[in-house]
Amino acid sequence: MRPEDEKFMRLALELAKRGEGWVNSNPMVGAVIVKDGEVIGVGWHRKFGEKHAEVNAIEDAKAKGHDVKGATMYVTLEPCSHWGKQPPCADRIIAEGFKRVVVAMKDPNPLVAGRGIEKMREAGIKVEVGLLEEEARKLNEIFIKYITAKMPFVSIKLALTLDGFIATESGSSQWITGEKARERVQELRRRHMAIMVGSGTVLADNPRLNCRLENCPPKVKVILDRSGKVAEEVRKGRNFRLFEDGRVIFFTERPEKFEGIAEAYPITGPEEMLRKLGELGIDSVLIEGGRIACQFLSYADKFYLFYGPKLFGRGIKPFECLKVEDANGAPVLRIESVEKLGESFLVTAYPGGE
Ligand code: AOF
Ligand code: ZN
Repeated sequence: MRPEDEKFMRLALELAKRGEGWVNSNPMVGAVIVKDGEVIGVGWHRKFGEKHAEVNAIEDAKAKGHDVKGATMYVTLEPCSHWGKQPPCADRIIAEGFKRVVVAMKDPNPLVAGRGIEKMREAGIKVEVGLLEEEARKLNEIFIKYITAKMPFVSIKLALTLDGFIATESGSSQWITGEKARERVQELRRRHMAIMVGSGTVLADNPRLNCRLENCPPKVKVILDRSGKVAEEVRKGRNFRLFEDGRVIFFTERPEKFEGIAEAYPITGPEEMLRKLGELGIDSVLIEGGRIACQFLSYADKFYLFYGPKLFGRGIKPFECLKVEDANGAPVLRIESVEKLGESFLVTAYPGGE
């Protein structure tokens, strides 16, 4: 590696992020082409099914009149070696005569898994792997989970009072956190392909469950509605805002009740439902319903806990299903960051700390 390599890889990581929300269930990928110390082309994977980052960068360089022969490419993910919706990037890089390729991480997709790197090396390209790997893995934590486990990446998002309640005893929960925290939730919605809540939330708040940021695609909305109450209300003529855009999926004991209303599947255990979502092509689920969070606790890959500056004293707690007796036997989270957001703060954590 050379001293300037890191700067170009950081640029590639920044570019990759531009695909957030649009590329799922593919990875976010960025590519930078450098010749004689100068950036001559940049690209990123813009949308699922469309051109890969490397090809976009090559086309960008050519459109600006540059010759990529003999150049170096910095790419956040190993160039692919297989035919998917797009042709193999490794072959294109070889054909274009690149001299050196710097890769942040190997592609965990079993169809690639090192073959892209191998192919390029066999063709005589100098390939270096592992620069800013940690950042690259973090950027694509959703993709890594989904491509290897075929199960969606599960994030639990909660809005809590400082004393740990998600609602008062009578069920009132608007608003525990402030404006800045709610904006941050919109960013979380952009990252995840699906948003999941229980029917209680739908009936009480009539949420849109969409992403209101500029540059945000429609979300898949997943509703757990055991007895099919939402379907009954729809038949009575009530309008729900969640039907305004995106795909809507219900899990219910009576899927037939939803005929002509939305897609519906039998409500089962959390693992089976997540597997079903995986089969439906959904790579990530943001669980926003506090009351359904506990049943997905052991499947959570990440926690986003927003704390607002309020105290309830009594009320509904999110993880009561746990029933921990011995403090030493409690699940432990690994806190990644604590951010202040106006009067609220956000704790981001992963399961399984020390
Ligand atoms: C790359 N560059 O920008 C991306 C890659 O169906 P396809 O052809 O789009 O292939 C999707 C797979 O290719 C995906 O699962 C991942 O392994 C890789 N994605 N590879 O070289 C890119 N997005
Ligand atoms: Zn590719």
